[in-house]
Amino acid sequence: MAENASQDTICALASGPPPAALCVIRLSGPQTIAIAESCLKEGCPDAGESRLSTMIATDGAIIDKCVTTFFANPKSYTGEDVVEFSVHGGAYIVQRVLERLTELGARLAEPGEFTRRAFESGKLDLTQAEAVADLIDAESAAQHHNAMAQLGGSLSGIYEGWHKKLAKTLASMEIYIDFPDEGDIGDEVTEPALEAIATLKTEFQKALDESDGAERVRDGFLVAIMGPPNAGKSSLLNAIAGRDAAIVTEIAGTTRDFVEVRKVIGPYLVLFSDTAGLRETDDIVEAEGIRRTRARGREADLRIWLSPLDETDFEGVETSDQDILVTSKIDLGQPQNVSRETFQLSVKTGEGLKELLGEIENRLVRLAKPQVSPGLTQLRHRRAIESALQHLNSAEMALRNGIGFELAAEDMRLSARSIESLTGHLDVEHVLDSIFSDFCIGK
Ligand SMILES: Nc1nc2c(ncn2[C@@H]2O[C@H](COP(=O)(O)OP(=O)(O)OP(=O)(O)O)[C@@H](O)[C@H]2O)c(=O)[nH]1
Ligand SMILES: [Mg+2]
Repeated sequence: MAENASQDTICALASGPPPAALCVIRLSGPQTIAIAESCLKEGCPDAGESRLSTMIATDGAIIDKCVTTFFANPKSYTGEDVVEFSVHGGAYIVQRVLERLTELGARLAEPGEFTRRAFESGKLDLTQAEAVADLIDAESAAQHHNAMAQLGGSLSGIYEGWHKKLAKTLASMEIYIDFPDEGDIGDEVTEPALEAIATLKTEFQKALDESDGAERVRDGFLVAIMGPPNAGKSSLLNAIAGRDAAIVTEIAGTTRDFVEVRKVIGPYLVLFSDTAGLRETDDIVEAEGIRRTRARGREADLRIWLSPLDETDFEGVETSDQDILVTSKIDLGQPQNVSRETFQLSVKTGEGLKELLGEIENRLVRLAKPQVSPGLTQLRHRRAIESALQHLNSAEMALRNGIGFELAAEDMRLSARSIESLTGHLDVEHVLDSIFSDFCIGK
């Protein structure tokens, strides 16, 4: 990031790339109005207005007829003066408009720079900035739902609530550190502090316990299709994908490296992995494929085990309750040796495919653990809360063992800092000041 970056006026293509019916180019920063006045024949529109405009080159030639909207600071995405040009979405026009804006003093924006400016001007906190990226990446209804909630401040609200509680408890402790003359620190200080710590610990732990579902919804569930060679795994993947993503042949051991397909199932994004058939082999390449398959199976959220018509194939594999067992190729005859309940599938006739997809969705609903409260969508959040929890444990121990009030306060401060890192509001002293001002210490 350039020094004094926010003094610069930046521009970039904000929509998808050309060719398209329209492309949107965004301009933000202190020179926005001056630049718009210089390149638009009709001048910059009034604040909050859109206008049909003519963009002209230095020599007066028309670059494009576009619709220009002016968002005056602070009522804009970045909090700065912003102009958005909706131009005809041709590659040449987009390139000429960006050239024209840079000729007039703007520079091309760095990745994420508009959202970074929105964060720096206090329009969004870090969790909301992350939500903007998630919203853009969302492919499924559940991803969209979580990102929308996060952009609306669902996580910010929780984190700020926790932070307030931490800061308040810390403030009540610091009074005794700053004013030791008040007498010995007694139960009337440690008891409420321990109570507050216990409540926070429960809330942090609950959020951590439920974090996995929201993270999986955001990143996509990993579902591995596994089983012996020739079971029809690649055929199933292709049927799910609706295209020939993986090679299918009658030769056992066709799939070596796994093939991945992204697919939305119900409200969820799923990454399906077709894997190498599991069997004993002397072939080095196949053996490596099988090693990778087993590793993939371990990291998958859900495994679909396929076995053609003979359920004894399931005997050699470690299946769990999470797994879905499928008897494949049922068009060839009645399954033999069936002792466990399996899904009946024929990719050839399509029988059972809808039911299998329905069952996968049911399992994902359970794994996603949809809750009223929003879940933690990212590893960064989990790590910060783990660290905050660890510091609370230390603070609790210090208070209980009477090791030192100062030590406990320091742990509380570190815990608060971990939570602050989530929203990006790192000014601890400021928060403490405001809370302290509510305290009656002039007694
Ligand atoms: N009759 C019938 N044949 C099927 C069905 N599904 C797959 N096959 C055939 O079974 C053979 C193996 O299918 P694949 O999808 O390549 O099996 P795979 O499990 O991926 O096999 P490997 O990659 O070797 O482990 C192919 O000839 C398929 O056409 C089915 O539902 N019914
Ligand atoms: Mg295969």
